[in-house]
Formats: sequence, structure tokens, C-alpha cells
Amino acid sequence: ELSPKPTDVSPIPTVVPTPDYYETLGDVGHTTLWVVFALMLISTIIFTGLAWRVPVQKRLFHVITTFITLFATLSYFAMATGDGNSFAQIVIHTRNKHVPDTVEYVYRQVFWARYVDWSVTTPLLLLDLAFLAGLDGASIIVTIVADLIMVLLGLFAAFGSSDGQKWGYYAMACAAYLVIVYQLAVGGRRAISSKDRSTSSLFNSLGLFTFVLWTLYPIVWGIGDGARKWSVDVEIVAYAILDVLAKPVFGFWLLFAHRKAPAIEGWWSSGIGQEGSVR
Ligand code: RET
Repeated sequence: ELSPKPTDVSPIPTVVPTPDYYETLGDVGHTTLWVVFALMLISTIIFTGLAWRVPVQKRLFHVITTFITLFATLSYFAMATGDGNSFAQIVIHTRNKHVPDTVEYVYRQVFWARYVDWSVTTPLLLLDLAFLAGLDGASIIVTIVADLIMVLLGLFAAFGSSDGQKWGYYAMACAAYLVIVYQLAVGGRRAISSKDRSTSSLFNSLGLFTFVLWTLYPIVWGIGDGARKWSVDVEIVAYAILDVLAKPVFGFWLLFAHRKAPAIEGWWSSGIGQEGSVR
């Protein structure tokens, strides 16, 4: 049964909609995405070459680090070619005193390819640090699951339509981030204390570098996607700088320092029958 059409439509609407507007990338953002794609690709090729040259006992870090920049290459290719993004709808209600209330629909471009990238590459970055420290299995699982929760909640937050939803997810993601920091700062430092001096100083400096960089991501998110104080282009440039430091620069630092360090012991470094093998 269809209900009858209402006949008592008020001549003055109580909520006046304003025209929709879009926040999307421009030339600067587009060029930046291609530049980072190229840097990630070059790093991946170099890391692959380095991986071939080191003995298998030392190769785990090379393999992990190569996959990190490979994934970033793929996600930057997607973003630069106009893929891997969508528009989040933000509804802004404004209550007015003497004129009708207004409702605004803002559409902001969200590059979800970033979160797909992070969900694979941030666990790999954490594995680099965890293996360097010799962290135990339980702590590694806690760190990686907390990291996945952080990234997925970040994705949900980016597409949240109301402020409550958005910042609710964001707050939970920050709690997950603190779990990661705790695992590495407390558990990782305890594990490294039994290793040689060069390995432990490498872990401490790489760990500090990682902590500073990673803490900037939620800040960029909060100003860009969160408060929308930065344009999509400024946000792309900020993430580009952080991504290049967190992936290729982190990778080169780890692999070159690790070259000079004694072979790092662990179950991965002594495959049965592979002692002394270079292949
Ligand atoms: C989000 C928003 C929600 C709150 C927090 C975040 C943290 C993100 C981090 C990302 C790190 C990315 C890296 C990429 C490498 O290229 C998801 C932004 C805490 C820490 C290292």
C-alpha cells in the first residue's frame, strides 16, 4: 500500500542545502605522486641487487626491505594514474539563529591505496625492527595485529561521515599505535640488551628514527583528512616526504649498517645444510 503524498509541505524549508563542493588533487599532488613512484621503483631495483649479493644468513632484511618499497611502487603507480582513490562525503550541519539551518555536503578525495599499502608495508617495517631486536614471537604477533588495527581504523576514519565517527576511529587507532610503541620501546629494548654493541646501537637509532617519523603520520592525518585544514595537495606532499624517509631511507640505513654488523642470529639465519652458504 502506498501512503498518500503529503499535502502540507511548508513553503519555507527548515534546512537550506548549499551546493556541493569537492576537495581534490591538483598538478602539484599529481607530479608528487609520480616522483615518489620513481624513487620507490629505483630503490626496489637497488635493494633487489643488494639482496642477491649478500649471503643467505643476512638476506632476510634485504628481502623484507625490498618488498616494502615494491609495495609502495605499486600503490604510488595506482595513485599517480588516478586509481586507488574515492571521495569521502562529509556532512556539515550548521544551526543558525535567524535564518534557516544549512547543510553542506563536502566531498574530499581519499587515497585508500595508502591504507592498502600500509597494511602490508608497516607490518614488514616492524618485522625488520623486531628481527633486529630478536623480539619473541608473542610480542611480534601483538605488534603486528595492533598495527593492522591501527591502519584499518585509519581507513574507516578517513571515510567517516560525522566528526564523532571519524575521531572515534582515530582515537582507537592512536591507542593501537601506543601498543606498537610499547612493544618496541620496552620489549624490543629488553631483547636487544643481550646482543652486541653495534646491533643494539643500530636498533636504538633506527627505532628512534621510526618513532619520530611514525608519530608524524597521525599528525598529518589530523590536519589533512581529519580537520581538513590542508588541501589534498599539501597532504600528498607531506605523506610523500614521510614515505620516502620511512621506506627507502630507512631501508638503505638498515641494509648498509647491517652489512658491517656481524650476522644477526635467529632461526632465519641458519637453514639446515646452509651453514656458510652464500646462495
Ligand atoms: C593513521 C590515522 C589514525 C591514527 C594513526 C595513524 C597512524 C599511521 C601510521 C602510519 C605509518 C605509515 C608508514 C608508511 C611507510 O611508508 C592511520 C594515520 C596512529 C603510523 C610508516
